Amino acid sequence: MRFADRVAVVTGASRGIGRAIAIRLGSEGARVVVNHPGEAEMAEQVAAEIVRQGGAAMVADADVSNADRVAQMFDAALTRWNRVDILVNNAGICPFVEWFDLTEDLFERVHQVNLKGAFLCSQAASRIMRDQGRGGRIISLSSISALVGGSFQTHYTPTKAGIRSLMQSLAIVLGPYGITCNSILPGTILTDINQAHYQDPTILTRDSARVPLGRLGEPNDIAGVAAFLASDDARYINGADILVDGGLFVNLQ
Ligand code: NAD
Ligand code: RM4
Repeated sequence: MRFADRVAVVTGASRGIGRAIAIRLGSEGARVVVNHPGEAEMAEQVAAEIVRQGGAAMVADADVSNADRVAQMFDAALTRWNRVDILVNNAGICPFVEWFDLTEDLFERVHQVNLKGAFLCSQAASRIMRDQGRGGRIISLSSISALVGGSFQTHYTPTKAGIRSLMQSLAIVLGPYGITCNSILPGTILTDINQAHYQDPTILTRDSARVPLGRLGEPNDIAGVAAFLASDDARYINGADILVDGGLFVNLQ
């Protein structure tokens, strides 16, 4: 029960990696704000699972790219539990698209959700954490895509590099308040975000074989790492990133 007295906000927690992180934090005692963008039914299921495992949860419908909705979400968390200790910036989108077909609108939308969303939530959460005076944890889902390119992800990889950089700068700004800021860089985790891409068994087999551990990841491969970064054991980790890719990145030769 590492998070028995903590309140955690997990963005994009209705599905995939965010869902796994929210349930993991809740199962260890956190009171969890399950954020979602209009996916109430799925978010309620996540909240119910947290409660089933002995935790507490509330759902918060908020598009993270919308400043007003983000402010309302943090107000609701304070109204309910009067504190915020952990923020996990997880919400993200990546519609796979050819470079020559990439539109300005899609480029902007991906930046708004992935990067601006992390900015808005980090600023809102850190103001609360600063005023509480008890420190805090900001953990952001960057990606192996912050380190390497992706041919169908030309709109997305810059946002993941940007999130990693945002955490590095915030580690400096927020360190004096005892608020640590770190990134997780997952490799390829099978979720809805890449489900269409991996419909093709040839691509699935090829990409799985590139991972020294022999498989693509699953959301729970990331959840434990997020819980570690949120825990007291990670108290001196600040401005760092943890690559969680089964060895994919080092498998170049
Ligand atoms: P997913 O599509 O399964 O889940 C994304 C979640 O974000 C969903 O709950 C969705 O509703 C939510 N979301 C989308 N737009 C939102 C918005 N505007 N406001 C609030 N929530 C929103 O994808 P996932 O694989 O679980 O991805 C989670 C994070 O992990 C993303 O930031 C992604 O970039 C990152 N990541 C994923 C992988 C991977 O291979 N799956 C690898 C590296 C990094
Ligand atoms: C990740 C990484 C994965 C991809 C997802 C969509 O950051 O690039 O390989 O499947 O994004």
